[in-house]
Amino acid sequence: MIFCQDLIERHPQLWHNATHHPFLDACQSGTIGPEQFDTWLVQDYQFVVEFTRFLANVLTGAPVEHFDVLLGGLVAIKDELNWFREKARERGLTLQADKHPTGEAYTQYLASWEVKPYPVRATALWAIELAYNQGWQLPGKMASPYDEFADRWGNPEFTEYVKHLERQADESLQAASEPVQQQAEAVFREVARLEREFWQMAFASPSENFA
Ligand code: HMH
Repeated sequence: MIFCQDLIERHPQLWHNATHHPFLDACQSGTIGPEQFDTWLVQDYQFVVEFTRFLANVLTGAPVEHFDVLLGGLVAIKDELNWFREKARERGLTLQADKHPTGEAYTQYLASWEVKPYPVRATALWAIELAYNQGWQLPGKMASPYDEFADRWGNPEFTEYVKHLERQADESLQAASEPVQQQAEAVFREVARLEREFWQMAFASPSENFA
């Protein structure tokens, strides 16, 4: 028997590292470099494109009782993709950039999870959304213009959405076999590691070369 909260309790350091990063602290204080922030923005747009496909895939495996929450997520992500395009325009950025190897690795993992049992996918979805919900919230009120970004994933409605995702993942995990629960734990660990690396990629920019 495993619940989402158990996963966090079993891997406190991994989860801490996924949700606390100097990148986010620098957004909070307003000292983030524009290049660092722009790298994050362009790469995160690319991530969200692939994440949209993942979310649609999770829906295809879900029991009909879970549709409401997941369809709400898909509607919200439509708005999010347009918002990313708007922010990129404001900052004079092109979104057609190549994926950084870190982003490429993350999206390959996303694709590999699409063939896993539904409880594993539901757990991955919850962990990915919670990482941003907590990551953007934990530093406290952010400096402008980063407050708008923090609000997108830190707002109370998004927090509520993540709680619904947790309930659905928990429900599916309770009905899952032991090996499937173990797969869910392994995927949770991968999400935490990849989230950390994603922040690190943007923070290290532009000193790292893109492939
Ligand atoms: C890397 N993780 C990453 N980007 C995001 N936009 C989210 C999670 C939340 O959707």
